[in-house]
Amino acid sequence: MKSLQEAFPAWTDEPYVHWSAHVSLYSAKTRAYMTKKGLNYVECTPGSQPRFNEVIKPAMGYFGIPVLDLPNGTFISDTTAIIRYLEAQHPEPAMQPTDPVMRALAWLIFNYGTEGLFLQCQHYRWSFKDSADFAASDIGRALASPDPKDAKKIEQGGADYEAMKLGRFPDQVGITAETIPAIEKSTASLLEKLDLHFRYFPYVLGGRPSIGDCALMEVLHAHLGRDIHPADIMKKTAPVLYRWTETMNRPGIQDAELSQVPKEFLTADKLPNSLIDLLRMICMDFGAQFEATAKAYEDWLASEPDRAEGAIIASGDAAINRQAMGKMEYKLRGVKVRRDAWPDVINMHQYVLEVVDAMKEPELARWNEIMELVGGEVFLKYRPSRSVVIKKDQPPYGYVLGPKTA
Ligand SMILES: N[C@@H](CCC(=O)N[C@@H](CS)C(=O)NCC(=O)O)C(=O)O
Repeated sequence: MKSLQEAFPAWTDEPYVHWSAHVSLYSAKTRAYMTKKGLNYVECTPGSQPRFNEVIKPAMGYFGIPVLDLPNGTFISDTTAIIRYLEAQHPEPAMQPTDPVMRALAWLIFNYGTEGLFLQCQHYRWSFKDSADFAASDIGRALASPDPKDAKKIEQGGADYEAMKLGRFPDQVGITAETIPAIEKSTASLLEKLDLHFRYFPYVLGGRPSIGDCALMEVLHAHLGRDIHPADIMKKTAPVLYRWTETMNRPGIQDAELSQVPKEFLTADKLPNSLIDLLRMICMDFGAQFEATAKAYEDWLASEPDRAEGAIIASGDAAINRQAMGKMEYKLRGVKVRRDAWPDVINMHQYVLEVVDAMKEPELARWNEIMELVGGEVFLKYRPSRSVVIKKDQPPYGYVLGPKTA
């Protein structure tokens, strides 16, 4: 028993309930996190479950997963809010490096994995018929049907969801005939860099899984590692990356193929080239999206400077699953992308800044040096003029404005 407690220090008597779905992008992040953290949890798909449909969804006012039911009867929605909560409750086992530079990198990769690959994952899910059919049938079963045996309803539910997603492609998400080649280039480059890195290290930041790995699981497991078309590409071109998606979905730290690697995070003074290369790519592909999001947020703030603390950060004034602050434009691999800007990206950047602000020398100098080396100046420079707060454990269940600073 003692060794079990040592292996699972975060284990609790009562399980958490993870409202989620196998097919769901964001659920893959919290699932991998809870699995690697060694938490006691069970999973439920909303389907026709009364707790979700009669309590959680009406309270939130919209559908959105994942949601975490806590043993005390309350719940939290949103992957970032869930992980922030669980990190505070269960500091061990460590999913954030103690070295502040590595910790800041973990939050930067967390941001990239959570929202920096949305075009990539949606394109590979819905632009190819085999993948789209597979995902639609999963979604129909998991979310849309009140009766698992009602084949017609399941089919209709999947088809409706697919139509909704495709309808949002050109205007809201920025997936068009012009942007698809750039999306595919950036995906191929990500697969190549991670496949190389995972030949030497079981996880992104070395010998232990971090919150950064968990966020990357959204796209790399739930869509690219599961849907027929991209999973085939991943297995053929990045088999070691595919192995990582399997490792991330099982408890424990040790990866069978790399059992000799010490179960520790890398240190910032000795970053391997494979990680530097990955960071360069992140800064190139996500840096531009990040900068455009920052501009959209500052424009949104400036359009009505006296908004009250707690105001919903969106063009409309209702909290919805996907709050948008207006349009933004940036270049991905030289191609212009025009799409909605999301406050989530600014919120997550604040967790990078929180770590950076607590740094002392020589860590601060090392942080600046690494970010300059990998072309991440924009992540050094930008500081939101008002904070973005996630209020997803109580009304309005949305991303809201923090207090006005003098
Ligand atoms: N910011 C949320 C996003 C969650 C999200 O968009 N979940 C998807 C499923 S993967 C969803 O519920 N979509 C419903 C919709 O878009 O209407 C998070 O991090 O949890």
